Amino acid sequence: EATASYEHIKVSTPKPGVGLIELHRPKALNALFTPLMHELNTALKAFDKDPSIGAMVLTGSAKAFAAGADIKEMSTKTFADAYGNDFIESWSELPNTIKKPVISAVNGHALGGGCELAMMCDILYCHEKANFGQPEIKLGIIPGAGGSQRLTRAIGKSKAMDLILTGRNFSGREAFEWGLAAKVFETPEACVEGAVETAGMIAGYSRMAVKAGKEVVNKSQDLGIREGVEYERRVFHGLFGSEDQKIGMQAFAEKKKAEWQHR
Ligand code: CO8
Repeated sequence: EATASYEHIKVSTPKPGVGLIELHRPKALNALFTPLMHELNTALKAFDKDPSIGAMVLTGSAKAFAAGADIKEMSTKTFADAYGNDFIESWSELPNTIKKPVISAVNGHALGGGCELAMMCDILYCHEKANFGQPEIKLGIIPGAGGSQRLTRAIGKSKAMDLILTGRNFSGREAFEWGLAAKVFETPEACVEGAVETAGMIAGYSRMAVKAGKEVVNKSQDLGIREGVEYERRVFHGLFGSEDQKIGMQAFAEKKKAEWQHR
């Protein structure tokens, strides 16, 4: 376990079943350079494999979730560097390979790649004064880690186009009102606590049911309604082959607390 050797993140277990990852590169407002992204991927994968963990929270500091990809690291990159070395491919590990739910608790700046990282998480919570934005246009580029796709799905084409083409920022309160954030909080501390509490609640359910729930909701982003509902039904039917389904329904009938298998 590489926990002790992380330099740019902090990893902890604030309550049973919950893995907390805090981005910690305070001098650069958590700008997402390659060494930090490698540590983040390592920590996410370690929690994803750990049978004692049921859900994760990803946060930054009160000042910055992340102020974007590292502009200094990118400034001299050429097309050959970017294309030849698959620049930012490793960013896709969070949405593509992590099976347990990840909640982002966004306080302070969440700009560019920071906003995109927050949107890669399964549930987004934020402080009402969080500062979101896709300012890439001001740097002569566009979002490169899914921002144009995820923001548009979340808040609609017209608003997303307005934000991405102007580079204007938006607040945590707006993120909540537009449906990008599931919950909004009055203080940064309450935001992290709220995310940890929700992660704890999720971690208390059947791991298998939670995994299936995340899988089918994500499918809704790729499939039409008919195929999506068929996909859901196959997975739903499959859960009748799990022990947790028997455990959960028997516990209900006996008015007891379900003791899940947790595997
Ligand atoms: N990259 C590198 N360093 C940064 C970044 C960044 N994105 N953001 C802040 N820093 C550094 C500053 O350079 C400064 O360092 P130093 O003290 O050595 O000068 C330190 O962090 C503190 O920053 P400020 O002094 O600027 O702090 P302020 O409180 O005055 O301002 C802001 C805070 C408004 C957040 C300001 O720092 C800012 O505008 N930052 C840049 C925001 C931005 O444009 N982000 C988008 C980056 S582009 C991007 O993310 C593309 C994503 C593409 C896909 C992913 C590819 C990897």
